[in-house]
Amino acid sequence: MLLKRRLAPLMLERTQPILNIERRAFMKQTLSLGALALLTGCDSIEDNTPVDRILKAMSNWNDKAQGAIFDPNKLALTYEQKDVVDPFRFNAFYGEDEVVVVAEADYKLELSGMIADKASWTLAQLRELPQQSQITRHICVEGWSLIGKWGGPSFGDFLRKVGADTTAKYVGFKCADEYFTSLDMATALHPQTTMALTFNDKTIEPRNGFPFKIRVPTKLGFKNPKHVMEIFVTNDYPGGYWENQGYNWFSGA
Ligand SMILES: Nc1nc2c(c(=O)[nH]1)N[C@H]1C(S)=C(S)[C@@H](COP(=O)(O)O)O[C@H]1N2
Ligand SMILES: [Mo]
Repeated sequence: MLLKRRLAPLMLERTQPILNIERRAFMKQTLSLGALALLTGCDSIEDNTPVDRILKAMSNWNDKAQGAIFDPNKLALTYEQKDVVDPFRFNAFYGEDEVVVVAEADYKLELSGMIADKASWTLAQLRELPQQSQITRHICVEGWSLIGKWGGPSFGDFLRKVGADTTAKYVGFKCADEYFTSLDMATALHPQTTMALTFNDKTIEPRNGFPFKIRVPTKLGFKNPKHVMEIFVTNDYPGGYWENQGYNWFSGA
C-alpha cells in the first residue's frame, strides 16, 4: 500500500526553471543544484538523455567535494511573509490519500546511536524548547519549488542538548511512513536546520510531516524528512530512500 513507489521523478522537461534559479545562486558562490549541472555538464542534457547517464554524471561531482565546499555558517536565502504558500504542496513517495497520521498521544521521538541521553521526547517537551522560524524556499528535485515558513526547535541546539557526538559523520532519520534519509553533521548543526513543529505558525499538517519535519533549507526537499520517529548519530553511512536509488546524497540546494 505505502510502497506505491514512483519511478525516476527527475522530469527533465520540468527542471529548467530550477536550473535558472540555481544558476543565479551559483554565481553567488553557493553550492547548488545548478552548480552540479554546470560542473557536470548536465545542463546540456536533452530530454531523451537516459536518466542513469545523468545520475552518473552528477555523482562524478561527488559528495566529498560538495562537503568540502559547504560553508556551515552560510545561510539560505530568506523571504517575506507575503511569499509563503499556505496550504503548502504535498509530496511523498506515495499519494496524498495515503498520508500517515501519527497520533500525538502515543508519539515519542526515539534517539539512538552516538547520543549520551537517549531518553525519548514527547511533542509537549519539544514544544517547550526555544523555537526559531524562517521563511525559505523548498526545492524538490521533481521540478518544483515553493516558499514556506517552518518553525520549531533548532536541530543543532537539540543535538547538543541530548549530548549527540557532534564529531560523528552522520545524523540519520527514520520516519513513520518507512521513509529514511540522513544528513552530514555540518548540515545537521547548520543554524537554519529546524525541527519544524509548525508551518506558517500553525501545527504542521499530517500531510506536511506531523509531528514534525526536519526543515533543512540548505538541502533539496527529499533530504527534509517528515513524520520523524527516530534520530540516530553514526559514523556508518545511513543512505536514504531516494539516495539509495541513485540521487546524490549531499544534494545541497
Ligand atoms: N517521511 C517522508 N518524508 C519526506 C518524503 C516522504 O515521502 N516521506 N518526501 C520528501 C520529498 S521528495 C519532498 S519534496 C518533501 C515534501 O514535503 P511536503 O509534503 O511538505 O511538500 O518531503 C520529503 N520528506
Ligand atoms: Mo522532493
